[in-house]
Amino acid sequence: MSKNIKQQPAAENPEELLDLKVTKPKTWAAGIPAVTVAMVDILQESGFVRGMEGLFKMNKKDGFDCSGCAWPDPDDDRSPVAEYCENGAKALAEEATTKKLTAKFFAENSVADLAKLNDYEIGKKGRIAQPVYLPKGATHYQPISWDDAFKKIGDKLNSLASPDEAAFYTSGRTSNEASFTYQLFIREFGTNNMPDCSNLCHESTSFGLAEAIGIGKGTVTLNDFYETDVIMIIGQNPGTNHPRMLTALEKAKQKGSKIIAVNPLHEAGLMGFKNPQTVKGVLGITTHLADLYLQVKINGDMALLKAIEKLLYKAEQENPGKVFDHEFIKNNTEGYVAFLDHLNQFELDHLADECGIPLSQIEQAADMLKDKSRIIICWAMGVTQHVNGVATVKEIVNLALLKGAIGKPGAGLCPVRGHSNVQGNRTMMIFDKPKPKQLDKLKEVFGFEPPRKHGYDVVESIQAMHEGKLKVFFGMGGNFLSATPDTTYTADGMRKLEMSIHVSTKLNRSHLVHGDEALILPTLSRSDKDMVLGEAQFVSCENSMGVVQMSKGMLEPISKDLMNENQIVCRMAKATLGDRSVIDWSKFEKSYDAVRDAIAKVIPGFEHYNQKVRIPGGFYLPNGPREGKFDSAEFGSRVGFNIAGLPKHEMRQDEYRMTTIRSHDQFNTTIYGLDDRYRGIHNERRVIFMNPNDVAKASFKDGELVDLYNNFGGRERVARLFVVVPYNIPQGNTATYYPEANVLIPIDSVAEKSNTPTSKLVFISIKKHQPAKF
Ligand SMILES: Nc1nc2c(c(=O)[nH]1)N[C@H]1C(S)=C(S)[C@@H](COP(=O)(O)OP(=O)(O)OC[C@H]3O[C@@H](n4cnc5c(=O)[nH]c(N)nc54)[C@H](O)[C@@H]3O)O[C@H]1N2
Ligand SMILES: Nc1nc2c(c(=O)[nH]1)N[C@H]1C(S)=C(S)[C@@H](COP(=O)(O)OP(=O)(O)OC[C@H]3O[C@@H](n4cnc5c(=O)[nH]c(N)nc54)[C@H](O)[C@@H]3O)O[C@H]1N2
Ligand code: SF4
Ligand SMILES: [Mo]
Repeated sequence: MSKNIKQQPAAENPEELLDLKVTKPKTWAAGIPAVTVAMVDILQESGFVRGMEGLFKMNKKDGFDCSGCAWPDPDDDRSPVAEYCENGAKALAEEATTKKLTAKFFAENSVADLAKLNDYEIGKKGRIAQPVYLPKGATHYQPISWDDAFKKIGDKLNSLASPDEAAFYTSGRTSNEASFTYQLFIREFGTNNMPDCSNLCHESTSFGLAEAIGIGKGTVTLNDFYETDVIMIIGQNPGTNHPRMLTALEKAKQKGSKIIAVNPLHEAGLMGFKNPQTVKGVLGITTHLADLYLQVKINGDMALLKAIEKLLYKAEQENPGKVFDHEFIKNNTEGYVAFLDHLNQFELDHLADECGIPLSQIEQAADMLKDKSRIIICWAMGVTQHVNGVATVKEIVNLALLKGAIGKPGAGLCPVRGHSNVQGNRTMMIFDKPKPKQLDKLKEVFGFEPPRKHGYDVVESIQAMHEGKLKVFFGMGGNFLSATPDTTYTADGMRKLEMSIHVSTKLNRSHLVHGDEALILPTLSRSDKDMVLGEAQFVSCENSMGVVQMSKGMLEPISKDLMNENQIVCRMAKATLGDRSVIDWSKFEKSYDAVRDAIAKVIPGFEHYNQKVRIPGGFYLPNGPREGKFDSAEFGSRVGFNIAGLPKHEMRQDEYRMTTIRSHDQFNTTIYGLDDRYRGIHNERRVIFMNPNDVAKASFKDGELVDLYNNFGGRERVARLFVVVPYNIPQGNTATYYPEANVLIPIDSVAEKSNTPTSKLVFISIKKHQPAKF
């Protein structure tokens, strides 16, 4: 395989190849290799004592919440040894690293030189150890004091013609406490420009569920997994992205549940599991997971769901009253008859064709569901990041309604969230479209008039940067440039800013493609000890199932010059608003308890927050639909069946569908390593998975170097230097890794209503690689 081929290193998108090795994809996940990989990572980054100290406290009820993902901890008694997974350990290794970036590092490395590194190399440099500033026209970041940094931010924000010229991004690791003060500051400053990573992630879920059932969250708890008959997992790869979900799936299987997986790829973690925390797993005995694997075409899910519903309807007609839950439908829903009429319009053969699954397999799925009502449907990005993401979420609700599979034990909707506190951010009102009721409450409690006009979401922020409407970008965590679509376009937008500011733990590409001036403010991570007024403090987070829990970091921070996110917000508020503010920022700066008392007054479900959060294991937030109480936009306490057609895929003859996925060795834009062990990919990320017949038809070879093109909206986007890997994926479908392929995702290809970029479906053409003409 070609070694180290370099194209042109553009700051936002370096194109270089490493040295790919391909092995056979795995049919099971976790097991001993997972444990060894986790240990190696921890030891390399943080050393034995620090690493073990961290692992011992992670996910324990008195420890810190794993920053890896939003999968919940078990409610029951925890083993005295902390529970974590390989990727949780990698997340910890990333934070606990002893390597640090000080003034010397920034003096020795120019921004342009750093941008030539790949994302893996950039991330491995270490934790940012002090605030740094890039003056206009400068080539290197230089040290700056916290006071001066806040003064620069305050002066800049106050110089704007309108508060709407600034946008404040949030990535999903920020605690409830810091999220609350952050949105409070932003709204007192005067804008709702609060793009967040949810906009790129589960927005279609939040939007679809809020409209349908009255709450933009899932309805199940972990215990439901142990009382269910069938679990459907659609467009989610838990073996990599929510590894401890496999423990829940294993337990569900032991209790007799069946699993149906819906995915264009045969993901190891959906097929089998060797639990490294059991004797069986250590001995290498695999628990088989999916009983039925439906290899759907990319975005064929809507057609599949309709086909299943149609088959269930047929079964219901043959056996009236035995398949659908008429009692539930009568008491809780609207539009049942119209929905059946709608289903009648579709031919089964056509639906099977559209989803690319043989009818016999869809019949098997319907058979598995037909006599059951304790059904859980899980989904993630394979569903949400499509033009019709909201409609597919609502189709999932339709299926649950027909079966009465919602609001009772062992049944319900389970969108599996990404970032460890992304759900909590939203609960804390990080939202560009706040509800008037929420704003009224802010006004009542704090006495200022919050802005009412909706703000920019992520895609709108990028467009506003281009149009010169945004002058300041503030990122609370995250890596906006690499996480967003249309990388070149977004980079151009970010370069038009007057000031870009990032609160970060690690260096990333968004620090290297910047506005006229730029600041990096280093902050504590989840595992760091958070000392305020001489005492170690805790924060709190909400997991995917609506449990709010405390998280207390315990590792010694790598530098004395880090500030927690809440303090950064309060100091920025004081520097910007000064005497204009009606809020006692100094009080919030010094005390999370004071912040929690304020949250208790504003956000429903947080009454007595300070007491409840101190209960080991935390507390559940109220969730009406979980108890069978709905509050839909259109029908009040009833849920409407949603009627939506099939997505249309208009593509040229030479085009393929392309989805973008995460490898096993990354957390979003943080690249832990260069392997994707379960899929058999080693030491390379610029690969394109193609069906072997497509490879032959295009006269490519295994390992061919190709360039990928997208022409949406008449603008050509190119991602050069990808290696063809023949793979088990439906014909006409391809997959690449995010963020390398984000250059190809058109900024204006977004999901209806949720405005989420369609990262799971882009039409591309593939040509043999040509060196670029620069
Ligand atoms: N280790 C690790 N953990 C993570 C993350 C990480 O990067 N690394 N990221 C976190 C975040 S923010 C999130 S949102 C979650 C993401 O978790 P996931 O949603 O599991 O992540 P993805 O890799 O984006 O893709 C999910 C799956 O969708 C499939 N898929 C692609 N297109 C389609 C389609 O059209 N239909 C169907 N049915 N399936 C499709 C892919 O093959 C893949 O298996 O994970 C969180 N946890
Ligand atoms: N093509 C494509 N694009 C996608 C996706 C996809 O599936 N395909 N998925 C989308 C999804 S689901 C998401 S959620 C977004 C993710 O988008 P983001 O949330 O913007 O990206 P991350 O890579 O999670 O952010 C990593 C950075 O966060 C900082 N960081 C880490 N921990 C902390 C902390 O505790 N505090 C602070 N202040 N900073 C911290 C570090 O500096 C690190 O470099 O990407 C989206 N983009
Ligand atoms: S499943 Fe997610 S939250 Fe749990 S240990 Fe693994 S990465 Fe951390
Ligand atoms: Mo996400």
